[in-house]
Amino acid sequence: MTLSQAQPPSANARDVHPSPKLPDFKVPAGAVDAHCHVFGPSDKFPYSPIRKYTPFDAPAEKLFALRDHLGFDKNVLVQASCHGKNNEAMLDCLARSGGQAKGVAIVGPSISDDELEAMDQAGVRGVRFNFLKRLVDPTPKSEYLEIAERVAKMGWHVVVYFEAEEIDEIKPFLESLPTTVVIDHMGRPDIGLGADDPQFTRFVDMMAANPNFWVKVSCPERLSIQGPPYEDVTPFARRLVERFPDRVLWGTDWPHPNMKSHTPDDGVLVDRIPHIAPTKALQNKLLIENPMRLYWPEQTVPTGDV
Ligand code: 0GY
Repeated sequence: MTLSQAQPPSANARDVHPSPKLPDFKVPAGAVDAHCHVFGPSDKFPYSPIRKYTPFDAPAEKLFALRDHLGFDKNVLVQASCHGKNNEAMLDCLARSGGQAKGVAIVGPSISDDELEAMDQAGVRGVRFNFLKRLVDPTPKSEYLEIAERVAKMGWHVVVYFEAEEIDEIKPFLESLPTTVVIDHMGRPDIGLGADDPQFTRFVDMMAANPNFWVKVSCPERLSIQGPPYEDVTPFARRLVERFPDRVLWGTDWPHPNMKSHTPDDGVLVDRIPHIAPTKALQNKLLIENPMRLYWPEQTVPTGDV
């Protein structure tokens, strides 16, 4: 395949929402969307040859338009499995963001210190370890640990993506990581069990026992059984926001790869925020103070309460 040849999306892939609603909830000035992706364009940034799905292209300019439409100020771009260890689309987006985006990369053990340093200069602040079998072939934990030890020295953190049923197996590994650990999508709880079920309580207890663990209260569109506006997911996110107000992040998850049931409207997702973070103080921590502390610490004014 040549670089000029676009790669067609998988048969069951969905394009992004054509016209997300203007949210009723006005996000505070300076808000950060701390979990989103850019895909392609595949004629310029081809997808990984070992990817498990091919999404519709969702390039930087569409992300910036969505950011402005929703009222956000900044983005954190999380490298997705469909681009694998080739972080070029993400790095290109960082470069075009004018300092308004930071990144989380996927890297292998063969990456050189110079390459890591160049990524740091470009705005990368973490690496992502993905444990979902439908998305990636398994990577030995020893390899991930080696990477974590290297990036920890640079002040980077680790973002992990796993599902709730894997928690007992994965917990010792997470607890061995020598840096901040950010857990994607609330550890993907089974919403049908309820937010007070022992399954989710196990997750909350793990967060409580490990002050270096953070969590993204994101992804209701994937976890919900009821569908939009995802009220069934709210108690899970709210339990985390109220218990760990200084260690929660929020993100759209745009452009929502692998969604089969419906095409998420990011305006609807933004309107969940006041339900999961009911006070202005909690909203400011979730959308500004926490992501700024993790991704733009040089711009953060210490508040003394963390
Ligand atoms: C997400 C979730 C998904 C995909 C990826 O790396 C990825 O491909 O993260 C998913 O399919 O659940 O955060 O985008």
